[in-house]
Amino acid sequence: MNRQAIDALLGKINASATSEGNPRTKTIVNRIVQDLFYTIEDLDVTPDEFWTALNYLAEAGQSGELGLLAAGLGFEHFLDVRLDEAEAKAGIEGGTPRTIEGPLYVAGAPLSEGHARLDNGNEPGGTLVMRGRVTGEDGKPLAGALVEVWHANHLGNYSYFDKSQPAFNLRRSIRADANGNYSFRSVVPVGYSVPPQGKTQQLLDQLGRHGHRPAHIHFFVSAPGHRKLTTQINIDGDPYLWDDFAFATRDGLVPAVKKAEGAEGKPYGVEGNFSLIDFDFTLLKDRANLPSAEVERIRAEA
Ligand code: MBD
Ligand code: FE
Repeated sequence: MNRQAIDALLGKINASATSEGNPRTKTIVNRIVQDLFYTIEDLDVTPDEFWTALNYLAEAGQSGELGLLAAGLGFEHFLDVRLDEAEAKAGIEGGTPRTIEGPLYVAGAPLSEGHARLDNGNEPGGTLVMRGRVTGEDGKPLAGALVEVWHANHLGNYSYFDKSQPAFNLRRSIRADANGNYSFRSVVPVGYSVPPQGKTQQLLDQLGRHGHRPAHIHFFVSAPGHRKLTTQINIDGDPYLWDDFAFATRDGLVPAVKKAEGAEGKPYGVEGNFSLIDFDFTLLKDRANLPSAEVERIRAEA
């Protein structure tokens, strides 16, 4: 088919719309349909291929892997880069780099004041202490900032999604103290891999790609009058550090992991050797005319 014939068909489809409905939805859907028609024509996509793709998406949805797919195909990182650009265009500099939320946050984690222990005492893995300060762009502490933290266990699995773990294992909300300081004790996480028998891995196989993430710790950091920060830090030295299937590793988010021992662990109830990460979060203040940094998406809640 030539472009004119395709465009005539698209015109007919679009002309079937009344003035009802949502103009923004119309614009976006019409554009996606147009792009897909062109793709089908240009690549001579067969009916079998089209229905294979549709059935794939249906099954990926049924298995709850669409969020995973969005991360793996780079959409979630792309949205981050576009938010970065919007901020840069508004002349905003600084602030801790954002990076993707991923599909494994669970709302409702227990709240601690200042310090939290994320594991219940018999968690396999090396002891980790992470600590730092939440400040604004001016470097002044944000007293009472909320640090939500979640990460995987020694097998790369997340509580709630992995029913073998206790409720909210390795998930907490921490209220920073009057000086903006937070700290937590946990175990060093291991990198996540997509379910090997799942729909995401099935597509990654077709694309000649792996489904591994380097070890990382997720954060939401929020404070009144400031843009919510969604980010992660990576554990330095992981073989997948710069080969993340979700493209989320960024400069500025790979803090040093220090070896610590003895009296250094005392404030956190740690005896013996442990890994220590110092990491400060800098939040940007709220500004008008910027796309929201707070994303609405379906999230688990326990
Ligand atoms: C994860 O732990 C994660 O952070 C992302 C982005 C995707 C899948 C699993
Ligand atoms: Fe993760």
